[in-house]
Amino acid sequence: MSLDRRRFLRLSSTSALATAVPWARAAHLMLPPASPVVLSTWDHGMNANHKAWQVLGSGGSVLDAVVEGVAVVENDLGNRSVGQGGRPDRDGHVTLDACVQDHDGRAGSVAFVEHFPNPVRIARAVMERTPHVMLVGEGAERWARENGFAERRITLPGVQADWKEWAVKSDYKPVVNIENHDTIGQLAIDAQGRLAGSCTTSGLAYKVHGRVGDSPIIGAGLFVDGEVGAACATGTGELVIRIAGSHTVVELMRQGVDPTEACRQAVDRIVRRSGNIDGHQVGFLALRGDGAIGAYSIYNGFTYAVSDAAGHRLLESGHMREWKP
Ligand code: SD4
Repeated sequence: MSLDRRRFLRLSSTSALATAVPWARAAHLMLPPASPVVLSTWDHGMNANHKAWQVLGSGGSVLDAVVEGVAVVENDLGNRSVGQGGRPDRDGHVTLDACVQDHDGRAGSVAFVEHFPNPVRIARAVMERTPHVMLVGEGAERWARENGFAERRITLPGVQADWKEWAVKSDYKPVVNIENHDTIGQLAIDAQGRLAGSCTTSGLAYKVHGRVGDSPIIGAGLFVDGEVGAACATGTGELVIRIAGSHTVVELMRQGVDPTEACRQAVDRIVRRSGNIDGHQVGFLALRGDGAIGAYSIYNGFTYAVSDAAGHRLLESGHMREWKP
């Protein structure tokens, strides 16, 4: 059967079903995009997208793309919110969280790990080499060492100096859009319609030792469902975890809500249900199975990088509130 005929048959069965049952507008009945689409949080998403695009262009899988894409940001020791250059917890430890999920819903995650440059690669290995989804702390570190990941112990004098200055008052409060680069979440779809996502962070600066945010939690910081689409989150992780944020966005898309509106509704749920959230930023990105994208945040200033057939560009999401520092 010719490709055109197959495409036609798929389209006709899609519309017939969608008329009969509204929820059948789900993306598993949609056509894949004509070219890949890659979406990442914040300004540093541009570097991650360039890398992911290059990986896809040289025959890598969509999973390779999202892992190696965000690894670029993990490797940037000048980045204060991702990787070992991140700000420490209140005890002076830089602890890292990361996860991946693929088109078929397989997932891997590590949380509360120190001394490894690329937690996202360890998360991928957990997915591919163990029957588990999530490893944390000392056990995750031991497993990583046993599985060939090299430890790297570094101390960045500037970061330590900031931490010592902070420790004088120990005043803990979140900062909206800190340096315009925060956790990196990356979502991608290839031209065959296969989805994957990744998320990696050093978490909130000066957090309690042992605190884990949304980023390594499947359904909170990241969720990928090959039948529908993918979503990721950035910002105050506690707010995202409480509403299973990324899962919420994907489930809204499953019901036929478009990607931007799905992100807006998830933000709205946080704002309505969280009490006083002054100064707490949360942003969501969404990528549907046909390549349509969406983004939304509580406050202005949430930037995200998009790469597709039209090129690479940085955009700012819609938002609910104005941040006036
Ligand atoms: C967390 N969402 O650990 C992450 C990090 C972040 O502002 O985005 N911090 O809660």
